[in-house]
Amino acid sequence: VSVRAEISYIMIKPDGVQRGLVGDIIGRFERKGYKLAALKLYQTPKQVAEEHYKDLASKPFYKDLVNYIVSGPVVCMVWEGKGVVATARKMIGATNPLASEPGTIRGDFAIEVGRNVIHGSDSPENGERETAIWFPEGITSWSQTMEPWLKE
Ligand code: DGI
Repeated sequence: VSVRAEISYIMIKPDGVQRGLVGDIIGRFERKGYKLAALKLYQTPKQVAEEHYKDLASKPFYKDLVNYIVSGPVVCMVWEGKGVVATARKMIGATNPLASEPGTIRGDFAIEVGRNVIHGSDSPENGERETAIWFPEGITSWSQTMEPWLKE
């Protein structure tokens, strides 16, 4: 049986779209070698943002967080490959951009936790859960011709 590779739900938040960071961010994941499995520009309905962040519902910043996510279009993506969840978190950097290392997406592009440009799943289980929330239509399975140059 073939088991699908690990997936991470990655989302460029409304500030990243408005600031023209989409191409740079997608390019980082492409150049790393991960495989794009789904992609769309999307105006998020409030109930989708609430479902995505439901574990944070009791936090004082929850309402502002949901309002931020629905404040403009986001770019929804699923990236696939070995270790993609943990590696994407490293590429994204710490939640608070003041603590994110230079070279990470938040370290390079953000200052405040409430405008931190990008989301990445924090576990493979959440990668699956979040993909189901944002891509109920399903994701795309395809074979990458450069795979022999990425995997031994
Ligand atoms: O997985 P992360 O996005 O790095 O972080 P998380 O799952 O702990 O929190 C989700 C988002 O909630 C985060 O990207 C920004 C926001 N957030 C987290 N902690 C705070 C916060 N927003 C504010 N204003 N204050 C916080 O302490």
